[in-house]
Amino acid sequence: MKAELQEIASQFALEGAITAIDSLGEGFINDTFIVRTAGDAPDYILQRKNKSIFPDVPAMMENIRKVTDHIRRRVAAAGGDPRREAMTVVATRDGKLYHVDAQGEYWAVSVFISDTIAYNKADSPELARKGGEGIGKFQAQLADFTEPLAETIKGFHNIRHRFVQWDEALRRDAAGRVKDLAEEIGWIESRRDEMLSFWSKVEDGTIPTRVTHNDTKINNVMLDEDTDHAVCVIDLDTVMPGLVLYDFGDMVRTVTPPTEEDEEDLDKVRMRMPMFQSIVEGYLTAAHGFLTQAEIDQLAFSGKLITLEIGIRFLTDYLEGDVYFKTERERHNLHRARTQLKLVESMEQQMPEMEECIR
Ligand code: GN1
Ligand code: MG
Repeated sequence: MKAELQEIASQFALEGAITAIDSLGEGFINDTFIVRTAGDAPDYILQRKNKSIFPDVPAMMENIRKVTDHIRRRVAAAGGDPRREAMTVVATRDGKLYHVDAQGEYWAVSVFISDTIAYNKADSPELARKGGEGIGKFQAQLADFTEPLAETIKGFHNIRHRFVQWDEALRRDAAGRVKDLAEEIGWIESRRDEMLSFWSKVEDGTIPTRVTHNDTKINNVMLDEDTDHAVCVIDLDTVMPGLVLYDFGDMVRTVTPPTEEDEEDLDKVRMRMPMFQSIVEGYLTAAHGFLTQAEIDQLAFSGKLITLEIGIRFLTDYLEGDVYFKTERERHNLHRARTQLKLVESMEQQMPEMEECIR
């Protein structure tokens, strides 16, 4: 494997000699490695893109190129350092954004931004504020982006579509697990109408579609190692047309609980109001300039929307026999789903305070 990875990495226009390639990261979808190089040259992130999940990797890489070029221009115009504050895609030696290996697997490389750190959960309101700010800044940088982007995963955060997939998974019962899930199924069904009624506001254009990241787990925001300032948002695989609510909501999902997203002790899972407040402050500081009132009105709800959606996705995958998300243990997707549902309940209990905080 090591030699193969070396061979793959050497297809890309890297500076400096490769000294090591190590496995990295927590992703549920791609395989990620860090390529270390000698001397002053940067280190790099090498990823095998999961082509069963991203059916058109070239279109995905083209989206990433357009968006990072735009951000780079915005950072430069604002007097920042584009090498730190924008993700940099590294092309192959023959100028392509990806390399296809002998097995037909797709690989891509980006520059690893030095002296930055990413967390799987936030332990202080200060960190929550930085996370919110990072997402707000990212969206603000893209608020004037006008180029067309491919929809690389169809209906990614379309909750109507997620319910269709859920219904199909229930009907198929591919892994014979429906019988054990009466409680979870009832729980999800009791929220279907509310979710679909929200979706009608997207369909009728009340809530504008913009360019969003769509996977803003806190571990996708790189923070400065010394100051904890949000430097750059990474993992742009899912950048495409979307709602700001998806990015804000995923930040709320991953930052407000004291637990990771597969916590099995559900008593520990809850939405912490001070963390929510800090995300809101950080986010609105960066994003208030372009948001519409219709968007602001849905910010509190968006935490619930995205948490519920991902809960449905984890449970759908559990019903299908764990074919989408990487799992590390028995019933991992079930545990992940239960954590999301518990977190939704906690948000529901505090929704008046969350709404008040936004106001
Ligand atoms: C996946 O692989 P990762 O962690 O970046 C998923 C997200 C989920 C997330 C849940 C393309 O992202 O939508 O929110 O897992 N990405 C895709 O942890 O499905
Ligand atoms: Mg990620």
